Amino acid sequence: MKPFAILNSRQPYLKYLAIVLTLVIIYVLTHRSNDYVSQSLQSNSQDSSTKDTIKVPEELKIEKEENLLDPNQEKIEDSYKQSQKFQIQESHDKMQQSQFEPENPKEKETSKNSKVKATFVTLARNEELFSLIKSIRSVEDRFNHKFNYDWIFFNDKEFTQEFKDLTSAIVSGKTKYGTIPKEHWSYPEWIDQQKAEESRKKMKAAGIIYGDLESYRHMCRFESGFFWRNPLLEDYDWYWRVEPDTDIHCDLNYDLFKYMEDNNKVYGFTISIHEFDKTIPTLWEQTKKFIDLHPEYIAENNFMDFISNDKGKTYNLCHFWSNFEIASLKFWRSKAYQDYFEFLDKTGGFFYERWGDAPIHSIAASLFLPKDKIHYFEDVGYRHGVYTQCPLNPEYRYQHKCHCKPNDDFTFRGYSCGRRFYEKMGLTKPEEWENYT
Ligand SMILES: Nc1nc2c(ncn2[C@@H]2O[C@H](COP(=O)(O)OP(=O)(O)OP(=O)(O)O)[C@@H](O)[C@H]2O)c(=O)[nH]1
Ligand SMILES: [Mg+2]
Repeated sequence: MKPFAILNSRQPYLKYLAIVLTLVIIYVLTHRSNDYVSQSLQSNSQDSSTKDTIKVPEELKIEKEENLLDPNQEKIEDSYKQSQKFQIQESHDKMQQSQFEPENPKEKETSKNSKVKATFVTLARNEELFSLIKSIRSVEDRFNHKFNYDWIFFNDKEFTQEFKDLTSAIVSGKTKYGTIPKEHWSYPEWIDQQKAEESRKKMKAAGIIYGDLESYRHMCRFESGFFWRNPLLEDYDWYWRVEPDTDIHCDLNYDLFKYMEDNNKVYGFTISIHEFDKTIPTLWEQTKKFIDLHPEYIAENNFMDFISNDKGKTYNLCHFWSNFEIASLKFWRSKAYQDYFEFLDKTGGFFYERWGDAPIHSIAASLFLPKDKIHYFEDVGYRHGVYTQCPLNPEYRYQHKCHCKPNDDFTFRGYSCGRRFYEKMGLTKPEEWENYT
């Protein structure tokens, strides 16, 4: 039979029957599919009300409601699957969080308490603005937007308006800008500048990093002996030093300043490393002379073991990398440290050699403080230049949204002093450390 032959039939009632049947089939089909859509809408809205008790973030709720209005069934099903995924992820996060909480008492201890008298401190040049604001952004995003501590900027020249505007726009606390007074950034009268110049030439010829730079020497002397005397810092007890070209890798959910204060710590760091010996040929000899003059400044239970392998005969070059420091200003203002700085400064070593503030701060902290006042912030996740600290515990990194690669962690690598620090401080190394040496 040819297709549609029935419509050409000579019996007209068959024609009417076919039309009626077609209409009935169309009606049944369209009503069944509507029922299906409305059923799935219903089941979806029921799910959304049960999920509400599990606290779905507002933005997901909106997305879900929009999807409910979408007549496209496939999209509705997709969004439903998606929201289930979020639900599972959320409860998984909560489970992880509760597993983790007891192991991170710092976050509990400090979160509810008030702020301390603390500020960030940055020494920088106008030309470093764009590298610096990345560092500031990182500190703000990971920490300071929750605490709003102030930020003090120092420069040996006037800061530009652009520098002030951009940094102030990013810092969540107050910002203050200081031009370093000349007496904190120039040659003291006892320095033979001719001799200093010759020494720079020799260091340049020997390929010593920054060996030829006059400004670098003023910078190291300023960081050793003057920043903490600046009137802008008078109102503060604590500082956190931040430099251009640095990153904070992990969320910091507690007040690190408050942690230092509440736990009677004085000096905190993230990376320790060996110094280039050619930059400090006589620093240890001079330090030993100072110790002989002032044995009263040497703390009981000090940390000499960290900086010397032979009970003080020689310096092993280990130091805390001072581009990250959270420390007490009272320590630098103490008589012991001030006398140590004056003594070193008189020898001219900042200019005739190329003494860094890092070994000077570290030697002072290791000798004048009981070792339990030195704190290693193993949980920050920090990078400056090519060196990185990355917490090795995967669960910690996950919980604190760290963006570092554990393989980049420097703590237990050859040139670091991390292993020595753990051993001499009597700390247990992280479980994973041997995979990252
Ligand atoms: N205003 C000013 N700041 C300087 C000058 N030289 C260095 N700085 C700052 O002092 C800090 C240390 O200087 P860097 O050039 O980073 O020295 P570095 O060798 O990288 O030191 P590390 O951090 O140990 O690697 C940085 O915050 C610089 O911005 C200078 O001549 N003027
Ligand atoms: Mg630097």
